[in-house]
Amino acid sequence: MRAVLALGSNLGDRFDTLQGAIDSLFDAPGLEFVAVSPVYETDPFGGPEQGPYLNAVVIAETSLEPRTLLDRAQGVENAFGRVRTERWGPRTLDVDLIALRGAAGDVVSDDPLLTLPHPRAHERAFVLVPWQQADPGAVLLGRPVADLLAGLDKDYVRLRADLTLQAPA
Ligand code: A4P
Ligand code: MG
Repeated sequence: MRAVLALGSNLGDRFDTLQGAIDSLFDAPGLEFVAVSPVYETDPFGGPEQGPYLNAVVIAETSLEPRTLLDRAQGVENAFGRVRTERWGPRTLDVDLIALRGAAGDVVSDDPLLTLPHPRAHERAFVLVPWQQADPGAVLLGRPVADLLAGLDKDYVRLRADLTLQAPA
């Protein structure tokens, strides 16, 4: 399966957190690194007043069950001091599972514990812009990500050309 993971941080040393998250995610069997996007500085979308985010997308091959992959993602969030207070509130690290794609297409699930594809990904330029950079042929439920992006405001998603994430150590 091909997994698309979105990373976001708007507290603490945001770039170090994103790089640390990538290193940790791949620090156990079952997940193989494929690609990482550039880093984008993005204005917060929804939620309370909060600082700007750094966002990026990582692509991986995985043999893990979807729930095991979510557990891995949440374990990494916790390792980086994620405290859950309010929904959409500021966070040191958010790791969302955007899509899981196998030979039969995208895994679809409406389980609230793991909804796939991520129910808000299609309307979020802070996810779709980096995803398309990491995988120019990206498709979400049969729709090219480039097409989804055509209808969205992208002005709040700014490339940080001075920051480059590395493949996991
Ligand atoms: N969950 C269900 N499906 C998934 C999935 N596909 N991936 C469940 C990850 N988690 C999923 O998530 C709440 C619960 O969602 C989890 O327990 C999991 O079982 P959370 O990470 O604890 O809380 P959250 O992230 O605050 O909530 P939510 O609804 O996931 O928020 P979003 O939609 O991820 O939005 N603006 C900018 N510019 N950049 C950002 O990165 N992020 C958010 C968070 C809001 N605004 C932002 C950004
Ligand atoms: Mg989340």
